[in-house]
Amino acid sequence: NLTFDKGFKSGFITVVGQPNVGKSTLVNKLIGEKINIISRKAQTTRNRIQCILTLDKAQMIFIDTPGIHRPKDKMGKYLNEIAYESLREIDLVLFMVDANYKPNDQDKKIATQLAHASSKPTLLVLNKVDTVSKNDLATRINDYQKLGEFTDIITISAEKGINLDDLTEIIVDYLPEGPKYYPDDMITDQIEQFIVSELIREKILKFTHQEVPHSVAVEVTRFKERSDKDLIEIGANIYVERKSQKGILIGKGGSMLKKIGKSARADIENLLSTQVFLDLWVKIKDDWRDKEDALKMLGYKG
Ligand code: GDP
Ligand code: MG
Ligand code: K
Repeated sequence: NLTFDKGFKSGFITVVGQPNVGKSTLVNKLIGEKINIISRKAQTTRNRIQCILTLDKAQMIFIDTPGIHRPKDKMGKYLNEIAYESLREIDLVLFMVDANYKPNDQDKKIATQLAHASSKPTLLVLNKVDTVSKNDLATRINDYQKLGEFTDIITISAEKGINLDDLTEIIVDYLPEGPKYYPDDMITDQIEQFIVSELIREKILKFTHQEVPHSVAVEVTRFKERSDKDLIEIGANIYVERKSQKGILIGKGGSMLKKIGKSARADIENLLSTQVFLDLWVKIKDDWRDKEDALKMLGYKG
């Protein structure tokens, strides 16, 4: 459904490796230096998507290690599903190791798992080169290389920022052409909002039997947690192109909108494990077409 500019690249990347090799440091550093966008909750079990790095020519979506972190709640599962089903699978794997040490059993195990589970390009990333001598590094590259078939090998220091530009370039090289899945300025909380808006959209398409085009946009305008009541208040605008579509969406005496709202609310409550108050409004696109950044804000910009 998403359109994209020719030449724009995007994809899902996962960084695998045993604990403490520097996976989180790398992702944080990449995001932090480019500033464009961030989800900093790297360790939350809830968000399968860790970070989104948007450059002029590419968007990299870093995802938690599949098979190692099992999603612990429904949101994680859902993100898992959208990441792996609708958006297909990982495009690129970074296998990170600590260049200070020889490969151990765990490295071998991960390399074996990767060989079985993925046919995607896999980059061997030797991290922490800032604390390794040149001689040792050559030996390590040799040792780790034997663990599997790697598309490319790169030595970096995530912490000191050594070779990260090269790494970024290599990553972009191996990403397929694709759409900008997420808006430039997406943050973690907005990922939840994005999913909520997609859920509402799904119900619209389901209940209107496609009479409302896929271009229907849903903008979450309010997402407020009320801890006093264990309730989340969500307000959303549904944007359509024509008056007739607005009519269909609202239905006789508001019946259609009620149906959509009820069904979406049930799913959202299920997903967020809390009560939800959902307030839906239908608007005609012309109202907002001229609004600057509206498309970007909605996340539907190609
Ligand atoms: P993870 O478990 O793989 O996510 O590893 P972390 O990113 O949490 O890093 C583990 C430790 O290694 C932390 O203390 C980091 O500061 C350190 N570390 C990460 N990258 C580097 C590096 O390039 N050089 C050095 N010397 N230390 C690093
Ligand atoms: Mg970590
Ligand atoms: K991590």
